[in-house]
Amino acid sequence: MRKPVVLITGAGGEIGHSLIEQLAAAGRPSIVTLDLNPLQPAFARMVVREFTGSITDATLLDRILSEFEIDTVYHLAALLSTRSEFTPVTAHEVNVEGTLKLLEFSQREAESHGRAVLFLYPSSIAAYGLPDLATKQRAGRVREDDFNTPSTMYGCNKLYCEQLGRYYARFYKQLAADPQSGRVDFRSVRFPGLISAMTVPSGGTSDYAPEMIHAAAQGEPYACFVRPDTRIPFMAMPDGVDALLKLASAPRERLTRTAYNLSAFNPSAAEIHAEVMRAFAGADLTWKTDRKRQGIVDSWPEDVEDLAARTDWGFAPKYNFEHAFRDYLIPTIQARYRK
Ligand code: AKB
Repeated sequence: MRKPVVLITGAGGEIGHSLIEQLAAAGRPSIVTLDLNPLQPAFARMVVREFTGSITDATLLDRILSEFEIDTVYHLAALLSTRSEFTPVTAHEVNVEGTLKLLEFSQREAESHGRAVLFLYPSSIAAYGLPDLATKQRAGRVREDDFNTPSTMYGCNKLYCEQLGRYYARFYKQLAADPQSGRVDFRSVRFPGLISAMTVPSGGTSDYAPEMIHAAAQGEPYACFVRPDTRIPFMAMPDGVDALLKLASAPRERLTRTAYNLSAFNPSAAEIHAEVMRAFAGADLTWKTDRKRQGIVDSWPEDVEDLAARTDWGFAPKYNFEHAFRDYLIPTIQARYRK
């Protein structure tokens, strides 16, 4: 007999770690992970089985399918926006072809055990592309269907995969004698920049915020690569993971969309800098704008409209800007580096 499990891809990344912890703490069903690298021992202990390899490896996916009955997929594996600009073809392979393989894998899995497979997909504010700063400032809180013209490979990948997921959920093989859509219950959130106290992200363009905090906490110098007036939405990691879990448990009939904006706080880089300096007086934080990465951040909205997420499934982040820094980020990071 195959065992019912939750599959997490990209489990060794920063969302993956928090998700494993929260699922394990809630006594949720057994977790199986797939990542390019072995999990850290503390996380490996919380899962029933760890597969090391690529989401693009069809043989490996078949092996997982043959051993486990997957009820839910959290598909977190991706190359982020900065890294994707250096290797756009690899980004497409991982972000798009990998996602397509996972969707098809979930479809087959659902057909085999006769229940829909829940498929949670983190998309991103990178799915937006505002043409210039004046438009960004005028636009304010951007709605899901506006400005869907991303300028990065990663943003294009995310936007397209949201559409692929919607296709599997609603239209899969619509001309077949026995259409099979709805077997993949695809649900997606557009995350803002996520800030975790436990991990420093790599390869993203919103990384300046977490990098500033972690560098200051370790007493290392840091030159912020965007202008002080740069503003995009951010969210504390615990709220990001809560959102994924809450969306996963929402009744399907309540959902009016397959991709939802999420918003928590949207400080300027200068405001983040001030908050970090307040906590780590004397920190060596300076400014050195990288014109090209600045261009990417300037194309992302300064805020997003998340009314649909709040109305349909009760999204309600716990942390605003001050609360996130003073009650979560700073104390947890201080404790972490003190060890
Ligand atoms: C990135 O910077 O690429 C990500 C994102 C905003 O999706 N953090």
